[in-house]
Amino acid sequence: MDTRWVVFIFSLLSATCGWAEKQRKFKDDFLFGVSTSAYQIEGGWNEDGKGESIWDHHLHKHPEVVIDFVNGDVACDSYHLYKRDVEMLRELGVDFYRFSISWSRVLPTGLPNTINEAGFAYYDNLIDELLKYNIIPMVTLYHFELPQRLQLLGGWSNPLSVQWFQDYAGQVFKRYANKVKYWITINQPSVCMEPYAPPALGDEDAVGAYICVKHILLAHAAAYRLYEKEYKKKYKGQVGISLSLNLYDPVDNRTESEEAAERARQFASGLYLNPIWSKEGGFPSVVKELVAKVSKKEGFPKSRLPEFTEEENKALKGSADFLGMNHYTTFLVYPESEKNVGELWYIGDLDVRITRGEKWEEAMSPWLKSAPYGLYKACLYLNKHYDYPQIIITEHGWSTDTGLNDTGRITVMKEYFKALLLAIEDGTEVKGYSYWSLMDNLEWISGIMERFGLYEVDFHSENKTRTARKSALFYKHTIEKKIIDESWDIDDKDFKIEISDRRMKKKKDEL
Ligand code: PNW
Repeated sequence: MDTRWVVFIFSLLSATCGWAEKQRKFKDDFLFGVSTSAYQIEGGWNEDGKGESIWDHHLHKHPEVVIDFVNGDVACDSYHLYKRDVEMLRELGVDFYRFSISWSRVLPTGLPNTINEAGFAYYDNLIDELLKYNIIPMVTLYHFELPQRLQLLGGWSNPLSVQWFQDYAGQVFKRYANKVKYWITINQPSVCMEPYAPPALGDEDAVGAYICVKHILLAHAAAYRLYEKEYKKKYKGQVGISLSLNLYDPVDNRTESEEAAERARQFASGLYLNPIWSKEGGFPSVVKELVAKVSKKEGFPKSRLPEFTEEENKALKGSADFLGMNHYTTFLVYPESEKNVGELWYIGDLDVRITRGEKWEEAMSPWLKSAPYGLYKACLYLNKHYDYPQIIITEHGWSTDTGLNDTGRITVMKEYFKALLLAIEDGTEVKGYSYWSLMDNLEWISGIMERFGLYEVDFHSENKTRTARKSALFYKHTIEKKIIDESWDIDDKDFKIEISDRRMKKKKDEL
């Protein structure tokens, strides 16, 4: 063959083969899972003695805040259909199931003076059903649902909330420490900043939001320290926290843009990472300086950002056995001030403008676009700045409209898996990945319009019928083979999925 051809073919191959030159694989002990949260799936909002949560209260009082006026009264009815949920996990062949406990289901007033046995019985049954099939339960203690009774006492702005949460965590640990080895204290403490959350979790002048952040982090540390003291030695479980860790990338390569992106990172994630994972602890210095500056302009005698005492700092530092990473998308950051653009409302303190890549694939959710490189870059950023934390991806997902033939979701999953494998190859310590979500559910104020599920839920049917989407089969295949199979496809219009009880086979091998 003409040598020019050889050179041409060789260069073509090396140009396209950054990824393809090598068959990358997830390690055998890599854990695959799916995630849900109590309010979004359970229903049974006032059954068997459950107390009211802030979301029950908020959506009953203000049904208009949800786009299609639905609420979590029934949702996917998992309170009655949990056996079907576990059957779906067996169909998928996942290693673990991440779900949350509804605080007001087990402690109706939020305080441990009343323990709702029937509420606990629901989680007993769910956990036992998972263990029966060798599926690992991963329990989130707080996924946005404070008992309403505690909200009336000031919610997360009351310093006693730290104790309330520790008491609640103590009850749950006591009951399940022998069965549950993976714990997540708080899902996304940045909920304190979310404009969609029920009132008084954050407030309009950015005072309450930071108080909430302080207390919710201390509550996490209090629960971590309790487990460490009472259960760790005996049960060897791991306790972590899940943070929203999207990437904030500069819009161009100007220094001002990089600085703005770094500010955005510090506000969106450093605020939670720094107290736990940095050497110095406490809130990041950039955030402290900026909030102090803006507070002064606003006429506050002191910064709106509270501080931690020495003792609090000590409790927080190192208070996580793993970092739960919720990663969905990437934001591009401009070094310009634009107050209240309505995306991240604390933006006034931050002095940036945020946008997204114009050409990136769009999901059904207006905030969600696909930028797989962002996952890779976010991982490397964590490694560099927080010394290679132990990571479990506790959420990553994609929303579509209704419909079973969700090839768009499959493409996004493939691309993000590739980015994840590259991040692992480059040193990131990732122990597992959990797709959000097992099934369509109540997507907070977006109601049931934005579908994140591997299974479609027919919310109008009596049995909240769950049907596997094509992506469920793709995920099952990935879990089985541990590779990203580009050639995978199926013809079947029904996307039939069968129970394989993959974890049961594993159990037998282990015995
Ligand atoms: C998560 N963002 O929230 C929550 O943990 C889930 O309860 C929720 O259903 C899921 O993501 C999908 O929305 C997020 O703006 C909300 O990047 C917003 C963002 C990320 C996660």
